[in-house]
Amino acid sequence: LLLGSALRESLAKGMLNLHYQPQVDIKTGRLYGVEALSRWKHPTLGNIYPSRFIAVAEDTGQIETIGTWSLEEATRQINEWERQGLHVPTVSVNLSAAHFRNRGLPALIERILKERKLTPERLCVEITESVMMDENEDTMAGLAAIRNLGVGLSMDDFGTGYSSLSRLTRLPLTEIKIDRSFIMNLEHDPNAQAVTTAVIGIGNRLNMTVVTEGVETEAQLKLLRGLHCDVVQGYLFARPMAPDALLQWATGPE
Ligand code: G
Ligand code: G
Ligand code: MN
Ligand code: NA
Repeated sequence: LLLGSALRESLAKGMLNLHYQPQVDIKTGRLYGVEALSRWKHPTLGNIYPSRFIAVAEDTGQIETIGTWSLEEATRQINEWERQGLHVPTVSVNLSAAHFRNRGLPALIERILKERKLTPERLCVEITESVMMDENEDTMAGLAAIRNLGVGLSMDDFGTGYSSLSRLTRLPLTEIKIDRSFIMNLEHDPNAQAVTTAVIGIGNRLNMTVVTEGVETEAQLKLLRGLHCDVVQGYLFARPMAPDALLQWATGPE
């Protein structure tokens, strides 16, 4: 409860910020996009991790405020980078299941894109499997409406939750992100390799972009290239970074 009111105050004062982790096109090695991740540094409580404050936000009715702020901030930043000479093709924003139950979400996204003068493919929305679980009609209609705007829809952490392959085909997804627990074990665990291979195959056949997260080693990258994964994200390339650091990373010498 204490953390809930501290969060409310920080949100009102604009004290959260977004860090961005690059996603790399495995074939060309070029920047495919970035994932936006919320960061909260409280003046006295210090850094509070999203695993903690996202749960607090959900419990205290603030998750939609965070989602809306993330969408506005990430799209502001993509324009700012453009102004600085860096073209970031697309930015992915994480949204919680609760936000998808709000019927106003597609209109909100449409308004933000218009305000920022961005074409829809510059934005991707990441959903977790808990959204999929939610066979709520409003959620399903909302996902279709968001997809109809032309915005990307990504299934995050795929393979960890209550995945259902039939639901996967019923959702208007453009992208699957294979959870990093599979990538972590890729080199030494034949089961992790089998699942990764199968999911990449399904994604490719369903015309979805397959992103693997948590790529930390050259050996993993090499395996993923052999498996025809499209996009890679992980510490091998870069950690989530402040906007200026990302600009340096993407445009700096090399
Ligand atoms: O860097 P990392 O610790 O940022 O992220 C931890 C988890 O928090 C991830 O699962 C990520 O999806 C989630 N997360 C980070 N930022 C946001 C956000 O703005 N909204 C939601 N819903 N989840 C977020
Ligand atoms: O659940 P979601 O995928 O949205 O969250 C991404 C999380 O994964 C963030 O907490 C981010 O900091 C973390 N992350 C990104 N790349 C790596 C990596 O290569 N290794 C590990 N261990 N974590 C990573
Ligand atoms: Mn994510
Ligand atoms: Na993930």
